[in-house]
Amino acid sequence: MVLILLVIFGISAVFVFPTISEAASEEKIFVTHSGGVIKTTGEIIDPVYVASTMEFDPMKYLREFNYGDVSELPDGTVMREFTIIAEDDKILEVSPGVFYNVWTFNGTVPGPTIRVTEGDLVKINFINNGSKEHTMHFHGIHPAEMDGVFEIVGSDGGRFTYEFEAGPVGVHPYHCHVMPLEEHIVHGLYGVFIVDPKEAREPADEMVMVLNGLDTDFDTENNFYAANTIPFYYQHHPIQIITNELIRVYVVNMVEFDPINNLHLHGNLYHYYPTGTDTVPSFYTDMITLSQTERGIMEFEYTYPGKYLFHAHKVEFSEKGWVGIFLVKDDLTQESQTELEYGN
Ligand SMILES: [Cu+2]
Repeated sequence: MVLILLVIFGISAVFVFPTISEAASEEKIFVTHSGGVIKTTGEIIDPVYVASTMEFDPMKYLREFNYGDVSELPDGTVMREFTIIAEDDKILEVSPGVFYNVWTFNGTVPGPTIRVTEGDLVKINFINNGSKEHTMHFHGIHPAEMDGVFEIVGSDGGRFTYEFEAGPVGVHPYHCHVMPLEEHIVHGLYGVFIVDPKEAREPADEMVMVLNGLDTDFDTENNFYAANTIPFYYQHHPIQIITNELIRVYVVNMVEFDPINNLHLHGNLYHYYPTGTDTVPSFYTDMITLSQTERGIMEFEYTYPGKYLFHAHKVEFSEKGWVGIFLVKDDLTQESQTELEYGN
């Protein structure tokens, strides 16, 4: 009898284990907004972008700064008030056929770029409309109880008001700080917090690039990489700039799982201010390496018109979406070039 049972177990083991290993490489099934069913392994690389499916516009996000509702306190201090709403039920088609559950601040990944001036009183009315607990944790200097770590904000309408003096000058991330932290960050609960110096920086064409990764098959490895969430977006929609104009990029690395990211600019070098805290650049380079939440300010201008790549020099990342093009023109009224492709 025992022998018979052992034989049966042995036979079932042979059939069960291959089934499990096959399941690991099987396509996953996603339900689209319209109720259609799409299968994907999450490894679709550089598909042709379908504009009609967009829910997030990386071109709009690039140059959009939220300065809040401004008022002046009796002592002359400027107060900037923001309302930030967290949700965790949105689906974003990050690439055709790849639908990903994003967790959002004010409906986008990254959340809004919050921009203030050093010394302002920052007031954030935070509302958690998600199904999980969330918080807002700002990098920078503030009292412990405003750190968004221990003051957990409950789901389904929980509220908290963060209030602190803006500082130090620089570019900082903000993100949810509820455990498991990796899960809350990788789903998209982060954004950029810029603290301007009281004496404003030199006028420039300013933009924000959040370097992020997307783990669309939930195996704690990224399937896609991007500047501002949508893989290959700025390759197919080049960022138009003009010659001899100062360009200032606030860059923040929010990639999880991979220890480093980097940023290489073609045909040029940039002045780099780590964390943006100093008025004098630390480097003049065409390559920076960034660990988790490392960030800084890049400044450069182009002398010659044409198209120039910027991308991760970690080639795996650029081939999985973290690549873009600056289309440099003498005059923005020049006709747009079409069919720009990486490698042409
Ligand atoms: Cu969270």
